[in-house]
Amino acid sequence: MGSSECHIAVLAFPFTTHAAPLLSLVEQLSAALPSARFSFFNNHDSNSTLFGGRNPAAGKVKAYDVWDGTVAGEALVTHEEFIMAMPGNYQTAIAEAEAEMGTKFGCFLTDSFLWFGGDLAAERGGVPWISFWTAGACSISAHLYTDFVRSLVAATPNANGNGLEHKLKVIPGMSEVSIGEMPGEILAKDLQAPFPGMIYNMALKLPSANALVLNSFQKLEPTVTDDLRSKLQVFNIGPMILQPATPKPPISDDHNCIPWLDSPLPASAAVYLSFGSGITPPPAEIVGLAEALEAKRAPFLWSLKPHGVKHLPEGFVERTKEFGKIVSWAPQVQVLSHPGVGAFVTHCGWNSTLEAISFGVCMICRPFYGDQKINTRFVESVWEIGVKVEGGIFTKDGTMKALNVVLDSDRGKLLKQNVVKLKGEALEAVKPNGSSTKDFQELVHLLNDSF
Ligand code: U2F
Repeated sequence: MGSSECHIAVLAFPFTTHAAPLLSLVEQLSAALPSARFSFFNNHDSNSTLFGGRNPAAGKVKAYDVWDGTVAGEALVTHEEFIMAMPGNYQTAIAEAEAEMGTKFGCFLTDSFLWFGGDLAAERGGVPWISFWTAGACSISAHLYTDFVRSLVAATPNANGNGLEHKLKVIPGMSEVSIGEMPGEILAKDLQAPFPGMIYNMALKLPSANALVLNSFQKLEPTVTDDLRSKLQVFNIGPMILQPATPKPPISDDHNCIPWLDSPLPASAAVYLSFGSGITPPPAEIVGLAEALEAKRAPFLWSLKPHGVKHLPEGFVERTKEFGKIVSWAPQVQVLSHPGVGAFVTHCGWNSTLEAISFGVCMICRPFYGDQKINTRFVESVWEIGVKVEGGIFTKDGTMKALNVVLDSDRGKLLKQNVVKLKGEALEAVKPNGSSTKDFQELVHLLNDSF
């Protein structure tokens, strides 16, 4: 290492499950790089959630709030407001931190959404820029093909005026994926709008990063990852949830989900339902789901926010109380690792997908936005560890069919075998000689050499 101490600026994206895995990565790096100091730039709300009452990495990570784009007194911050305040809000906070430290940052570690990390690194004499993608190799690879996919859409009109059903056979690893399953921003009408604009800038700038860090593992997405590796240096270090070195936040089970799963339940496996940090299915789909659960009479644990609970059919909670439990938040990692859970009804956010794989639970997928459709396609057709709900939305019949396939069919047994095999591969990847452990060590070397 060149200097005695290196200051790393970490730039988080404050919404959904983006900042938490980045902070986990920082904590893991901090343990491996004793002389590194980290400054964590994020908005106030997200910093309060992540750092409240905690002192990550024994004080070697300092949180800085960036302006979140709202005018004083406004409560709600939208993604758009925040994105429109970028990159100036980060630049201001970084300049203040550098003035306070009396030195410039020697490295930038950013959420991949924050496409301007390379510019900040270049302004400081070309220090390293490491980009962290919080989802899978398949979705980031898709983004790097944005211009190509858009040109295909323009060139392949069908009866509907688009070619959304065409499979992307020419993109390595994507032969099962149709154009319509690409992350929505790729197909956005207006690439200048705040969110698609940010994502498009990411696709343009990412290849100039010194490295891309992924929370996945080589054997999960080998072809896609090899293709990515032909474009930039990739460190595939996941599943971080299984990495022994990743600090685990304290478990909070305010609603006694684990004791409920431990208690004697009706014979069949339990169904766990959750749609991540931000999604509540539309009212009609909540009704369809509830009717299917009631008809199936499988034990169920449903993480559903109060504004979703109010759309449940009248009397549903009372009629299902012997075998169902509804909570506003569940300790998902512990729930999925519980042997009583046999199916996971999910939006297919990447963290949920990887957690299901890590604990060998089959999925029933209802994707909403972003990477969720491509993740679903991989779940159903590439890994064959789950099914997409019929028609892509929850109805009573479609949900019943999916539950029957996963819980009570020969196909379900095959899906289970496949997910257990992937779980084994995930566990191999994080062993001392595993691919993810080696990639993490190489990331540490890269950082060490550049200090
Ligand atoms: C966005 O992800 P989300 O936050 O919507 O969903 P996930 O990536 O699946 O992450 C949800 C996390 O919240 C946890 C769960 C996951 O770690 O264990 N959780 C919980 O502990 N208890 C609950 O009751 C409910 C959830 C985006 F929407 C996705 O498309 C992206 O893939 C993702 C990563 O970029 O960010």
